[in-house]
Amino acid sequence: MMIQPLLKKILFVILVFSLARSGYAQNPLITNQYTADPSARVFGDRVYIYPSHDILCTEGKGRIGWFCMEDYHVFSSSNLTDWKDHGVIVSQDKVPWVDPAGYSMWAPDCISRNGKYYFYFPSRARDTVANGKGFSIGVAVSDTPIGPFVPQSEPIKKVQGIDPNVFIDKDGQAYLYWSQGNIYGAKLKENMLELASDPVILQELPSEGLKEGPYVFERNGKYYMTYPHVQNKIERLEYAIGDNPLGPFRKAGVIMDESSTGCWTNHHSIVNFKKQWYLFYHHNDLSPNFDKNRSIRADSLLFNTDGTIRKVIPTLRGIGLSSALKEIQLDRYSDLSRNGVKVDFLDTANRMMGWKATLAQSDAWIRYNAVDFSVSKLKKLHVRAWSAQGAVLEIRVNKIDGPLIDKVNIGSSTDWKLVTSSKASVLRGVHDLFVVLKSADPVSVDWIRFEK
Ligand code: FUB
Repeated sequence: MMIQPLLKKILFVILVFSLARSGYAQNPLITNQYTADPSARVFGDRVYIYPSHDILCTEGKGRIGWFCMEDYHVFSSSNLTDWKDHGVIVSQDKVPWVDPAGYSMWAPDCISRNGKYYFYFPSRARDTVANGKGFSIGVAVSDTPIGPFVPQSEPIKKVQGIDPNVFIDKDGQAYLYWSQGNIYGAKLKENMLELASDPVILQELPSEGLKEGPYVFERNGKYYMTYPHVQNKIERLEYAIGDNPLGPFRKAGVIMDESSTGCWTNHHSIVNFKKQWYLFYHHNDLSPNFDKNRSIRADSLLFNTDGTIRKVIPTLRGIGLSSALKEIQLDRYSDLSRNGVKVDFLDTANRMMGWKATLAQSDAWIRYNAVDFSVSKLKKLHVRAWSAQGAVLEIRVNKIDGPLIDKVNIGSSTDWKLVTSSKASVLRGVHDLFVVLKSADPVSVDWIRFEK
């Protein structure tokens, strides 16, 4: 008699744990433009991302083959799945001190203080600027997280470098960090626009290999200085821990290994949203052959009991629940059968159209975690698919041989088509989906979606 409540409790704990672990949105987060260097911030009940906006340099516009950025957008989400683009907030031709031929609006950051939002950004300065040639860091101020941001007419004095990051400690003291070969830190004045102390080089970080992109946060009284570092050939994300915002720090390990696709840079931020930590970072998903056109991603981040960070393995599934009512992109899978599944771009001439997954042998499967079926009586299943010879797909929940929620015949065709079944049967809740090929000939799937 006592077993049933206990079983319910265990099932509930398993559900909560798996939700906390499984992230929600799909990677990359933004697919209609290139985005990099994501600085994520929680303001109110939304997450805001302030990334760099990569474009392609062309003749007369920036340095061909190099980073090229002329403005910044901000994106926000309340559920980590649906990201809203709030448009351009700062552009190089609107900032008095920025060289308008620079195309160097590199990694920014944003922070809120006393009801104002301070957006920090680096760029190449005009020759006339007091800080001298090269990169300076400026601030633009707004009353809301999405702007309008008004840029200061001069960059911050005594700061030369890139990758600004701002941290406000519990006692209200704000700090600015940036990189220029080394990683620097200094106190900021209450006005958030001027340094309150001379910059210091943060020692004890790796002395060999490029390090940049500092990002500092505090957890349980410990200060985490996190940064991309070239230990081998390309950047990986590392961290050090200290008892004070300006150190000394003790090197503590690797947060994320080098990109398996060879993207030379990585750049990140770490936030806690609704009691879960997340790592925002970038790869070059939409531009596999040119790693200066990058795309932002996010995955869940976990701590060990001693406060060290567990290495984050990049996923395609990303974070956030996927609504069963929206297109579920199986190519952003959580897991695959060892053989018989391939993921390709839908159209290599327009990679922003996304990807397709091809199941090519009987019993090949794709797992896609954390689909939200909180809307009841979803009977229709739409599958955008293409099979030259025709195919049969089974959709199951929670295990490869878990409850069958539909079996769909994909008739043979010479192009993509939408196949609809009206006999789907699925219990309310959050489920991991398994899509299994039950015939011999290949089928490509763009997405699946449920409806009432
Ligand atoms: O986006 C340009 C530069 O690439 C950033 O400033 C660095 O952190 C690296 O991501």
